[in-house]
Amino acid sequence: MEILILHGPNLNLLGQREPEIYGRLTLDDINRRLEARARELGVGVRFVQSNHEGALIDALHEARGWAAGVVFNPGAYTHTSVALRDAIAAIGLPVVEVHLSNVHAREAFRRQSMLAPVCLGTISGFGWLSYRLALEGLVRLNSVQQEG
Ligand code: CA2
Repeated sequence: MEILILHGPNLNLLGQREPEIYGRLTLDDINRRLEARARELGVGVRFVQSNHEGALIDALHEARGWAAGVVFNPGAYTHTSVALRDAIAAIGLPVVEVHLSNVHAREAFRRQSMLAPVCLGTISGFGWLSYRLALEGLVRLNSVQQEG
């Protein structure tokens, strides 16, 4: 089983600014922790980060060929992107929308997600653990489905 961990715009800046909102870990720190957790769970993970909507759409399309699911932090595209919503709906893979911050405790525009209705679920507000919880959820769901 392999999972795509997909990071959207500006997340390459993690650890450098706004640590009070997004924490002190860099994107590499988060990826290393997820890699370690994935090894414990016996699954593979691949990482993609892009600041470009089209590249994120391409990564979702390509995941159809190899991934069992996607952990996706779409960044600010969460609140705006019909194109990403259509891509998630089109690929037919379970996608978990994740956010480091609690988007419901911030500006009003962050409370609306264009993507949540086509995702399996959403995890928001647990810092880097949002990603880990999503990974664990996808793995657990997969093993429950295999048990029947
Ligand atoms: O809380 C999250 O994970 C967000 O997806 C982060 C997005 C924001 O637009 C969403 O509403 C919630 C922003 C990512 C920006 O990342 C930065 C990292 C370091 C410094 C500045 C921005």
